[in-house]
Amino acid sequence: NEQQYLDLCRHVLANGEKKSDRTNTGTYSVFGAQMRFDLAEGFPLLTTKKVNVRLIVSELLWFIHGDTNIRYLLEHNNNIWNEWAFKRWVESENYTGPDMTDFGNRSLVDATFNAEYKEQMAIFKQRILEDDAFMTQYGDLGPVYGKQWRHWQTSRGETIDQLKDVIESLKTNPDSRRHIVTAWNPEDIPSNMALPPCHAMFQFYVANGKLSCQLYQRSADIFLGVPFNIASYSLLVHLIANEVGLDVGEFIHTLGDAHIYQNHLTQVEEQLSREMYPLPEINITEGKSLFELTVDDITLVGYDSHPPIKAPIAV
Ligand code: THF
Repeated sequence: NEQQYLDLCRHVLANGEKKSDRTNTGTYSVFGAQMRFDLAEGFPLLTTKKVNVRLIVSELLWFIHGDTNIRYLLEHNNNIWNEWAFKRWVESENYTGPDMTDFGNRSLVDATFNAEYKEQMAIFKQRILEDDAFMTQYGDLGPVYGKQWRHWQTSRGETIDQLKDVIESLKTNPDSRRHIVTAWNPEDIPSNMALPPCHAMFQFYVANGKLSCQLYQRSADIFLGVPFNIASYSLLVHLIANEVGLDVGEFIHTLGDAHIYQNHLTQVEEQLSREMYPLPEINITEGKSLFELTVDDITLVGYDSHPPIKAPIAV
């Protein structure tokens, strides 16, 4: 299972085109790749570097709750979406602190700036947690995943709950070929979304009492994002399978622009030099609906891994 991820890294290093990108970081990139994870063989959390599953659990529950405000994430010590909310804040009229233009790149090369950035980010986080009006205005990432999954806005002024609908159709019509949830809402892309969705749409499939899921991800940050995305959607399959009374089948991960950032190369080499451990298992509290679960209901069992590998996120 994990071998496919390591093979993908090797494939991109060997065959990737050198390509510049939105963030000006530079990548090695291939177009089109697929991995298949049989979830009966264990939970596909990477073992060749330590991945913090708490971050994956709280992010997924945040999507499932239909939440798009980073306060919930911060309350769970999850900082993975901070940069995108912070960007909107420092670009707004109300921000009066030091200039934060291009903070993602500058914080990597300028130590004095990095200290200023860290300070401003700490103030920002504090305000999101403590100031309700500020949180409402600047903690929100716009119509991102949670909004599209649970509260898709139609032109007729109705709201579509795609997640509830797909659960209903899995129960009543398992053989359907329309078990689809899409986060890619063309009408919302140019507007005020912090970042157009990377994991754009997913489809469920039922056969032999097992639930499978395939994700189409338009853009895949192989070193930092993909380990999260694999674990997140595999967890989603477990949660939905519990909800509709099926066993878990496969998670199939289909990638569009699959890239390794140039400033992640030494980290990837380090990871590729490591031996895999057996995969862990995931444990979910029984008898609770998907919509009632909290982070404490989901626990990892038997996770042996190599140490974490730090890398900068491209903003
Ligand atoms: N932008 C980019 N450039 N890459 C992404 O993977 C990505 N995401 C989400 C939105 N924009 C993206 C955010 N997901 C980490 C992991 C996933 C993220 C964002 C950041 C990250 O930094 N992980 C660290 C640990 C972080 C921590 O401990 O706080 C890691 O080592 O794994 C893809 O959906």
